[in-house]
Amino acid sequence: MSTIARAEVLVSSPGRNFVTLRITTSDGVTGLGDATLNGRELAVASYLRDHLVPLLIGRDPARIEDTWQYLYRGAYWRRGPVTMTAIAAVDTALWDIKGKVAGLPVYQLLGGRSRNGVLVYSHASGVDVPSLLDDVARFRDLGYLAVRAQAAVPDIGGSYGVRKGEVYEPAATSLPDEQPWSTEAYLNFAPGYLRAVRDRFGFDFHLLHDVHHRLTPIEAARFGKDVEECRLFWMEDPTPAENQEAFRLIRQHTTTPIAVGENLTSIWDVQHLITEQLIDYVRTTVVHAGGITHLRRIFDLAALYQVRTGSHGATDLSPISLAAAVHVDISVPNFGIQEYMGHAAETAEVFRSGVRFENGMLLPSEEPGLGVEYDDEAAERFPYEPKYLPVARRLDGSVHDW
Ligand code: CS2
Ligand code: MG
Repeated sequence: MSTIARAEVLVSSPGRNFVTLRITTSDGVTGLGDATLNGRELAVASYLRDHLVPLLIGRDPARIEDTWQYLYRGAYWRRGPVTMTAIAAVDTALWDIKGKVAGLPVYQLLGGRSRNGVLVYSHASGVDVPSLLDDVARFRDLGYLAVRAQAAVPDIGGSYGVRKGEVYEPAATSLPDEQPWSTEAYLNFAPGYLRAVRDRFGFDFHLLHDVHHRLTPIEAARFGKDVEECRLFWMEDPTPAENQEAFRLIRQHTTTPIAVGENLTSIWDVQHLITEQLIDYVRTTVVHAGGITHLRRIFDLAALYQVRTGSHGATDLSPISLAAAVHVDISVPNFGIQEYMGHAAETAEVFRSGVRFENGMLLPSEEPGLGVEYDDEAAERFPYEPKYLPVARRLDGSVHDW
């Protein structure tokens, strides 16, 4: 019987920080898992290296479900982003191995294709409305059928989601960048630029917007009503989701669809959002929600309530997570949309992925497994440097949700 012979935790920074788990079996088959948790990468690296790797050596790599249960229940301390990202990395690597051993791309192990391709959206942004409109035009010209729109809010000189370089990267400083926030300024400005996008480009493509946890429930209800004429595909994270009840108030006031879940890491964190239909899309991801095994459970629960998938796919999720997401997305019945922010050029030097973009959709690799390779030599050229996500402060100086 083949066993897990080696498990390496690889930390590198090609374009941005990534943590990767590589499992090698006694037959020499390798599997990759993304273990990146933006701003807290080394916590997951240590959880894996110091606590999980010793438990993996000698285990049967084919026993994916048993390994998941063993690592989840065996920890005693359950859930949370560090634990679930570490378990996700192990799970994803074992699915990669299983695909390679079977000689099949992972989606074939998940029931095969349910669709021809995976609809994606990317991020248009601007420091003002004209530059936002130009950026939307750029993505439309690139063939995107869905675009997220974010613009800087005048008076506070910034806002969430405005790209500075080639790709949007919020974790850019060696200590948290403290950014100003004004809910009043945002609520007065954002509906206008979303209307400007529709006025310029019409309604024959999907328009999305990320509120990014910034509003109270009643403010989110007001925002949702204000933008109903924009017919958004979704408003994302309108209010922090620890209190799942909070979404009931938003639901009572607006028909703007709601997407939540990118920073939630287990089925229990989204259970009531789904079963009480408080959301329309669930954004949990392979890398942060316990891997392919747990993510499928979340998506199957969502399907019972006509909640569709809308997985997170920012630059801080590695090409391994994106490849695994596309294998899940192309097979699940209740697929909605996949975020695809793309990665910096350096990232592709370390992670060689077979995922392809065609006509507004992503297609999985047909290689056995996930279809991603990791280049150790290239990774050596990109050493890790601590980077933090920003912190938001209201104009009175108090901390707000970033
Ligand atoms: C955002 C992310 O992609 C999104 O929807 O919410 O950019 C998020 O801010 C980062 O992934 C945090 O690391
Ligand atoms: Mg988001």
